[in-house]
Parts: sequence; structure tokens; C-alpha cells
Amino acid sequence: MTKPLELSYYLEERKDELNPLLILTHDYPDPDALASAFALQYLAYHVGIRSKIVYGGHIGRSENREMVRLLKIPAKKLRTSDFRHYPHIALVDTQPGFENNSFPPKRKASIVIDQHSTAHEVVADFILIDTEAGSTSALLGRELLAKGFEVPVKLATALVYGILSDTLEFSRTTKRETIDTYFELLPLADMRLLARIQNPSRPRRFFGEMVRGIQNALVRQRLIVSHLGVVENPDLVAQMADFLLTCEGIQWAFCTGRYGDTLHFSLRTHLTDVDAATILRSIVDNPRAAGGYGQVAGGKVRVRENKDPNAWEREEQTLVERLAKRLKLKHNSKFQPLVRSQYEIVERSENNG
Ligand SMILES: [Mn+2]
Repeated sequence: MTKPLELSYYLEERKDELNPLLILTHDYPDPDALASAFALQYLAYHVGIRSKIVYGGHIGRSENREMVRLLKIPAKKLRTSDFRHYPHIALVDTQPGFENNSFPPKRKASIVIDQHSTAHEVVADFILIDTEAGSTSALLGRELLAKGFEVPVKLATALVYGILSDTLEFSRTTKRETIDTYFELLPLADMRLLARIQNPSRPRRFFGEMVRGIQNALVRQRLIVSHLGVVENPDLVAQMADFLLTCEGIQWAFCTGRYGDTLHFSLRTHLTDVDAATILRSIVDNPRAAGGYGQVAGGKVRVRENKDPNAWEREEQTLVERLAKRLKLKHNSKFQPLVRSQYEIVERSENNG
């Protein structure tokens, strides 16, 4: 276990060497990744290290776009030249070797700060991994507070959001330090700004995609599945899984989406005594293609013959078949549409009236 303050000491000690620093989040960064990068940049700045925050993929979810805009988080889309220009790289909310980031496999990371567990040995000059923390934001928030830094309103708001969203409103961590960090940051944050971030306006396109996700949804016992087909942004896959999990009687939600030559997928569960990532890893050919934390997991596989629609369907079906088996669904049970037709809701309410 790394003691608090060690990160600040490390930055202070190596400030000449680490300048400039590239801060890399996972692809399609979520609030925890963005807040963590923002906080590390602030810590680094205080000891005189210039840094650039970058991410692979893009920021799709409206909440996350609003977070970046309103909190003025200077996160930039990764360019391949960044790896040439920056000799030192810090990974936040992810680790070298994870499939969810764009870190070059041959490079050695300078810093890794994360809350995810891994079966592999982590190689970096400085490592702060706490799998109990519930969020990476909590680790960086703790450093800032312990160091006695003044935490700007926008940064405090980002960290509060990062902690809340990654711990699912504290339902998946009981760690005292995370709770204490949260309550220390709360009075420094702008909760009205946070409310705006959590209730963003959404592009029209989003509603069409939601309709498609609901129409394609199939239910078998306690599992709900939806293949979204081609998506304009892979974040939608996770968002749809979150949404479908709210369906009555459902314990598991699994969604896929085709993006470029890659099939993205997300798994969600209500169950607290299982690890969604372990289940997801067991249904993909390469266990590194999936990861997650507690009740939330995701991954992606490249579809080689992606010109052929059947190749995509085969991949989608294989994953669902393996998942149904892994969840020990009854052999004689079948997938049924969630809604039989797009008019069903209307028909029902008319019959009832
Ligand atoms: Mn996280």
C-alpha cells in the first residue's frame, strides 16, 4: 500500500526530469478519468511540471462533454506525435497493458494511478494503485488535501463528480478515506454546476439511438441484451446497458455496438457479490479485451471481416451465447423481445383506458 503524500514527494523530487509530462486517461474517458487527469495536472503544475492531458477515442457521453466544457478541463484528443514529444507518461484510471487505453506497449510508464485490479505485474517508476478506493479521483483528491493545496472550485467539482460516478453514489466502496475525501471536497465544489453536468441537453440523434436500443432489446430470464448495430459513439453502448438494467426483473444487461472495425460491449449487473469484469473476461477469446470494476464492465473486439454483416452478427451471437451459459440460464429458456412492437406501449395504454 502506498502511503499518502508519496506522489507529491515523487513529483517534487523528479520535477526536472518529468517536465513536460503527458497525462493519459483511458479511451473514451469517463468522469473519474477526466477528474483524475485534471487533479494530476494541478499537482504537477504546483511543483513546476508542465503537462498535457490526452485521451484515445473521443468523449461521447453528453454528461462528460458538459463536464469538460463547464469545468474547463484541458483534455485533448491524443495525437501519435504526443508519444514522441513527451518522454514521460502518467496513466490515470487505467494501466499499461489494459486494452482500454492507447498507451504504446513498448513504452515504460513514469506514473500509474488507478483503482482497478489486474492479474499482471504493473511496471512503472511510480505506482499508486488502490483497488479499495472505489475511484481514482479519491486517490488524487486525498493527495491534494493532504498536501494542503487550495483546491479550485472547478477541480473540486470534477473530483466530487468523479468519486460519485465511479463509486455509484458510494454503493460500491466503504473505504473510510474515500468518504472523508469526498466530504472534505464537497464544500469546495459548485453543486449547481454539477447539476448542470448531470442533466445535460442531448443531441437529437441520441433519442433515435435510444429508440433503436429499446426496440432491439431481448429478454431471457434475468438477462436483457441489446445489439445497437452501428453507433456514432461507443459511449452509447455503456449508457444503453445502464438504462436497460433498470428494467423490472432484470439482473444483467449486456449491450453491443459496432464502431469502425470494432465491436464494443458493456455488461452491467445489480448483483453485488459478483465481478462483472471476471464474467466478461471469461466470454471473450482474449481476456485482456475486457475490464471493469464491480458491477460495471466493458470491452471490445476487432472484427476482421468487418465488410461482411454476418461476421458482426456471429461475433454478437457468440458473446451472448457464452454469456447465457456463464450466467447459467435455463437451456429451455428463449430470448423474447422487450417490446413486441413499437406500438405496444400505446396499444396497452389504450386498452387499459
Ligand atoms: Mn475509475
